Amino acid sequence: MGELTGKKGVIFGVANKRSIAWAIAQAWQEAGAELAFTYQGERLKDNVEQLASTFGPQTLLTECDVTRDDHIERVFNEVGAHFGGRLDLLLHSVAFAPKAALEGDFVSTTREAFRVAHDVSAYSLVALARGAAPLMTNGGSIVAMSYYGAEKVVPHYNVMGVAKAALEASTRYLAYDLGPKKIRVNCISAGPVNTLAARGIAGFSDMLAHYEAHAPLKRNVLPEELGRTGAFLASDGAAAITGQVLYVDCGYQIMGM
Ligand code: 0WE
Repeated sequence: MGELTGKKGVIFGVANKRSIAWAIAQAWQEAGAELAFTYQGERLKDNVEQLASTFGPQTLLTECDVTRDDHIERVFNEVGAHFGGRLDLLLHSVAFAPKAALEGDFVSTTREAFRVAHDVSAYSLVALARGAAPLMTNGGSIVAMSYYGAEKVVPHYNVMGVAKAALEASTRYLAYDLGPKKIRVNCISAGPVNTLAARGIAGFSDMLAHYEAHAPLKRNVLPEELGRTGAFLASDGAAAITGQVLYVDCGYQIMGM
């Protein structure tokens, strides 16, 4: 029996088969969890539908634009109805900043780009945690994805780094608020992975080579390794871990030079 047998989970952030959200969903499912999926908009619906259906024909799939309170309210009503009023696991693997904000200087970040990046990438965790908490009546585990640019300057990561810092701080405040309900909230800070979100980012393959050269393990992290860490954080093995940022980056973060 898997360590997540009987657990019910909802996944936010699958775009395609390369998504980190998909790697963690697969690991949660392999450990025995029953999952529901959301997709961001019509553009991604077919992709996510195909992936979700591999988990069985009655897998719940529903649209969620995380900037819309009405979507979030509807999603948790649907998830609650689907899983008999309970929920154990939530994955937040959602981020967006306007492309221009990831290209120029940080000092040029517009008010609107800053607002959008924080709304989609950080506030959404607070809203989703608030939606999920009433269903997590036996406690729960909420996992969000972060990146090193939250704590150190990574050129061009810009406003996303500031938004990830807000996400990590939100993780701590949520862990404090929800701890008495036995709901844990943690971040996985992943090394770079070649996903749809990374595609088109200038110099991304140079960044993968840089990690390979400088990380203690001399390689990049694999999506299935992020999946296994996600399964650990969701499991009883992590029952006393909350409010943390866990680096899953082949050791890159420990280096000073
Ligand atoms: O968090 C991310 C990327 C998230 C992301 C990606 C895009 C690309 C398309 C957010 N918004 C957008 N907006 C778009 O229009 N990562 C950790 C991957 C990433 O992105 C970078 C990186 C790394 C690493 C951007 C610049 C520098 C490094």
